[in-house]
Amino acid sequence: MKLYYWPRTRAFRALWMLEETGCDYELVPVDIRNGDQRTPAFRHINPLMKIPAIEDGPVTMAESAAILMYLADKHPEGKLAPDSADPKRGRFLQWLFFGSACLEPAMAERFAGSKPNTFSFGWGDFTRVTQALQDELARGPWILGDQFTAADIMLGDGARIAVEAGLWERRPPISDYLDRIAARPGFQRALAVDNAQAAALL
Ligand SMILES: N[C@@H](CCC(=O)N[C@@H](CS)C(=O)NCC(=O)O)C(=O)O
Repeated sequence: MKLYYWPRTRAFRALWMLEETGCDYELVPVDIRNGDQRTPAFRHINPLMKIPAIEDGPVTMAESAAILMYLADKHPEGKLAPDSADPKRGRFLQWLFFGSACLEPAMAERFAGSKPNTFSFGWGDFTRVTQALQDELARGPWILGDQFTAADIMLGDGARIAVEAGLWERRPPISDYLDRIAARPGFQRALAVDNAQAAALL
């Protein structure tokens, strides 16, 4: 399993997921500052020219939420996604997709300072996304309740960025969620790898 990666980026989600599954992987640095993502070889892997991407035998794919779902399904022993017969599967998919389809655009809306059209924008607006996620997380401990899943990797990484960027204050339920995440060995291992890569490459 190869992870096309650069430190301090959204590739962290895939790295964290790989550490949660415990599977073997190799990091392939793609220096996005120097345009490595625009080489013909990498464009073949991801035409959007963005990381993360993975290569797993004949499979090449990108998009962090899709990578998380691929890895969760490939490693069912990790219990990082309810299986298709589990009634929780629907809610799992909802929140996994919410990460890329709602939380990310809402954050981009705030970063850009743009005025949302709450009726036609698929995520409504930043305020609505924040409320929806925080209401659900208040029930905790994870987005599906007792089971930590790949959706928490997607949302937890988004929450981490939103707090670090000052978009959200570090207070409950987000602060409790981030504390629970920080206590996970898989997250700690991924952070150690990301920190070591940042020290070596940045
Ligand atoms: N929707 C993508 C977004 C990935 C993304 O934006 N990656 C950034 C790094 S955080 C990137 O590769 N930027 C380089 C570029 O656009 O040239 C995902 O979730 O995987």
